[in-house]
Amino acid sequence: MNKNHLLRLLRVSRTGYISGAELATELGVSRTAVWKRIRALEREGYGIEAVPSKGYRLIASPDLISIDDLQQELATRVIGRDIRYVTSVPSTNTTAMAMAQNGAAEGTAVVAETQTGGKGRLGRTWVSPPGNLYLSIILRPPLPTHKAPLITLMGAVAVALAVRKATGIEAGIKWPNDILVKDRKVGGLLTEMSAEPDRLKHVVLGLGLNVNQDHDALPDGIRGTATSLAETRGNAMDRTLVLRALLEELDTWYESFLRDEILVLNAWRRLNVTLGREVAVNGQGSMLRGLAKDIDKEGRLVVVQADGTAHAVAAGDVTLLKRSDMP
Ligand code: BT5
Repeated sequence: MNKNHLLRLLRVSRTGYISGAELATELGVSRTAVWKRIRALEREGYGIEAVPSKGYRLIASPDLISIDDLQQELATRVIGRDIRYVTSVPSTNTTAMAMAQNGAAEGTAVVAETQTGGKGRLGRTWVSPPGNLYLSIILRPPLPTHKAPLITLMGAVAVALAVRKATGIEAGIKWPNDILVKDRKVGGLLTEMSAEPDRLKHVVLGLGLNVNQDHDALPDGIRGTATSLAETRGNAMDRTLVLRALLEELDTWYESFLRDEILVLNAWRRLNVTLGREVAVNGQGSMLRGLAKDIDKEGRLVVVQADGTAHAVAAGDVTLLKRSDMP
């Protein structure tokens, strides 16, 4: 018996009851089998009221992402047509890289409720408590390897716009891979790839987005710099809706990106919170201070130092300086 089918029948009858006999007929199983399945749902956290003369009624759902609800309305061409959903995993990126290696289709998404070994860049950790979104997408862009950084920028554009559309929160992008709300980190992107000498084989675009986390679940060191959508809005959010918005924006922007990279670079310029600010860039063993002037067509950050020399930085960590941080 399909659990999602049973849940759908219970959901439809949310205002009333559905009898065990009706459920058994709809699902093509015995009433005892229905009862057993209802008990199993209760163990997963669903609240189901059973009234002998009336039947069953769904009164509470656990706060989990509903892939079934998501897929009913998902309007994408490539991204998220196939979704691997797991409650807990070491890292959705690691799972997606293995799936890509084994031939999973372009657009396949891996979604987890929590991660036990969430990864940031350069061996750092992405803290992954329940209540947020952890997502990795398999892409197979027909591009040379040096274009890979543009995929991170494309992902950041899609995420910032999805957050704006789904929640009204003015999310911005800090180069290269941070999603910020009022200068605090609400999300991060991690792009991993497998490449031949001159061409990309596959890319995994990973995204962590803080939605409903309990702020105390974050370690001390991060609490002061991180935020969540719920904290910003003052109320919890339906993660299934946010996830749908993310997949739809990613679908749109990936298509635009393959058509013309300039579209992504221009959108990035509109949504970023980096350009025009004094920054300190810690990258590849060097420290650079100056004005963040622009991004170039490879997605590198162009920083102009006080003496007028310009540097194009390919990778690094940016600190947005306040006036008081300036020498
Ligand atoms: C990132 O790295 O920002 C990339 C994060 C990507 C996470 C996603 S989740 C799904 C997929 N699967 C994975 O295993 N990873 C991807 P980086 O720029 O290196 O930033 C990491 C730093 O952000 C940490 O060192 C902390 O300071 C901070 N941080 C960690 N967890 C955070 C959180 N939940 N919210 C805000 N900041 C966090």
